[in-house]
Amino acid sequence: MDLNDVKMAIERAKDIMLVAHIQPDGDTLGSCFALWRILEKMGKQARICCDGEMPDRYVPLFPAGVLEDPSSCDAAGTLVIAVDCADAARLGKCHKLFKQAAETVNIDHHVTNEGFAHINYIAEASSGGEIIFELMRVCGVEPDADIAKYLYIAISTDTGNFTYSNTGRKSLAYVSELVELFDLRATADILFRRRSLLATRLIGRAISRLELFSEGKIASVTLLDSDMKEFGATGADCENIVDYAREIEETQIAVFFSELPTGVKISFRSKGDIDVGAVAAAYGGGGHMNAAGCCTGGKLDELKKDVLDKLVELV
Ligand SMILES: [Mn+2]
Repeated sequence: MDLNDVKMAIERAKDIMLVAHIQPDGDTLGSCFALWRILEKMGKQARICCDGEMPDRYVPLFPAGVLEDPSSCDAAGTLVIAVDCADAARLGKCHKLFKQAAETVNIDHHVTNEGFAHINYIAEASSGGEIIFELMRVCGVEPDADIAKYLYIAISTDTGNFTYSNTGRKSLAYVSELVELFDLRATADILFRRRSLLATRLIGRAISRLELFSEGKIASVTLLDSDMKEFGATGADCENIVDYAREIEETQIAVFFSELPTGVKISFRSKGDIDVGAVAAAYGGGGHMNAAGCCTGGKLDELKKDVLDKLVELV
């Protein structure tokens, strides 16, 4: 399967529905919105569907009312395209659209993707956005300001603002081709240089609970149920707090515990070849070698001891 197969599926489709994954991130949103505009330029009407609301910080970057809830969508007779969905479970309630569809396409950059659609295009790439850029080229569409901004959002967020190891020649080259079409500074400001007051207060509280183990090679930060209630916060307000522990020079493994109504959420980060993905998997979670997470039942204190016993073995 190559991008020409995807292009041909688009050309023969009448109506198209794009699916972003559950707990949508910058890559799935940026990729879907870019593809939505690319399709429009090809004379195709598309809708975007997602099981989950757009996170607050992305709201100023995308037009309102375009992202639709699957309950209000019917995909009978349409072409449904999943973007950045590593497996069928990531479709969430949009899975029903896949069942209704006349034809399905799966565009993704997670190499573990097993191919749950009729046409699967799984490529090694930094982001879904990188693939959508290439699809845009294959379809002969010229980027405009919106497409450029959306692709930048996708590529920049999935590469950690061009700092992760997946940052490469392609991600930088593609963005360099887009950079004059949109306001990078204003977009980057929203994505990377601002946070809510609430999130700032939570970072402060979490860092005040910093604990070190194994001569500082393991750093843990924690938010208690009482912290969450005091600030009126939810799990969504705690994004990336684990990074404050990871960024400590001596840290080899960072772990963030948060007590949520759904259970204790644990986020892991590691440096080098330390595999925290396996630890997260032991608690029913998942992720990658250097970044993983899980959500599990049990009492925080007991869980913490159990997790740290496992982590101490790794450093
Ligand atoms: Mn992605």
